[in-house]
Amino acid sequence: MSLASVAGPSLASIFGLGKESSADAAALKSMSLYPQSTALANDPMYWQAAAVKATTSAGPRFASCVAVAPTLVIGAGHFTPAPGALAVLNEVVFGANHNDPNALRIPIVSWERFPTYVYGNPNTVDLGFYWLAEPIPGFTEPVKFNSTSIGQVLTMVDRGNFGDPSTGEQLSVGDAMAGYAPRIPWNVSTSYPDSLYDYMDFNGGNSLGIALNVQGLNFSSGAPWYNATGELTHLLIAKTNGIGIGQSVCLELNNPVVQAELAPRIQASWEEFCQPGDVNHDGEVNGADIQPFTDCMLGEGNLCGCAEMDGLPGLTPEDMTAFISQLLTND
Ligand SMILES: [Ca+2]
Ligand SMILES: [Ca+2]
Repeated sequence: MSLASVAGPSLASIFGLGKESSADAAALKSMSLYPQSTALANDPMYWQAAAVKATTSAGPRFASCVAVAPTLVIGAGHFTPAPGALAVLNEVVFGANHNDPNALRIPIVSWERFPTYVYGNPNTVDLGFYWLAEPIPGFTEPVKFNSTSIGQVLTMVDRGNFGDPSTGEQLSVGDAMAGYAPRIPWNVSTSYPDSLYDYMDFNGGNSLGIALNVQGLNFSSGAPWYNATGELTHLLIAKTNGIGIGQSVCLELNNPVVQAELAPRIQASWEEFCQPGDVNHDGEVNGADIQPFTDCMLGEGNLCGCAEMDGLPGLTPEDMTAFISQLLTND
């Protein structure tokens, strides 16, 4: 199955992918109103941010999440049902409003917690993996992760929010929200392994005097944080007012401990649906795959599983021969 074979609306048509982003750090700092925050949340730069629906004994709930590979979405581990729990994760919804009947929805087929049930346990990490039934249409570029410096202003995009009258946001709409906050080192508690976490100060009570424009978000757990160039930096794991007043604990996604869990799952997702030779993951085997294939042969490529052509592990001259043969056949 290739990415191109998936029916339904493409993310490009929904989000206008390819359009130049208007977001930059200066714009984030000047943003203070709800319409501005929703406009920011809908910036194509943040298209991977989504909402995850769970059915619990209390009914359906939505939380934020973010796609990191064609069939892999991550969210807050504490929103992820424990093994044997009655709660079920149903689907991931893309777009500005998770109640929109026309929104792109992809069923969830399985989920995991890393490493086990999480929130409140000092020995665990609050991270959930949600596996999708089919690839997200238009997901052809690997997500980039990056680390940030203390004090750097980052953007959170919240797709799971259900409304806050104090900001003018409608209740129960499930529309997108975004905000910004500076990264602060997490060192005020012994309940978490410090090296994995930061917190973001939403109240302006930090040394930078920068306040978040949106307040009182609920079900923001799992919301991704981005730097000014759209690289993923953190995952929100405690809702806005969950820890202290207006502070949120956030997991560092680029931390080696987290990346050690993420990387093999991301690799597996890219390889699950690719056709041999489609090394740039655009659904076709053609000349555009030559450079990434060559990079993989030289040991310099990313996500090289689709360069495997001969069914034998490892990239060898036999893979090269089969790749060239495939190219000639397709031409
Ligand atoms: Ca290709
Ligand atoms: Ca091989």
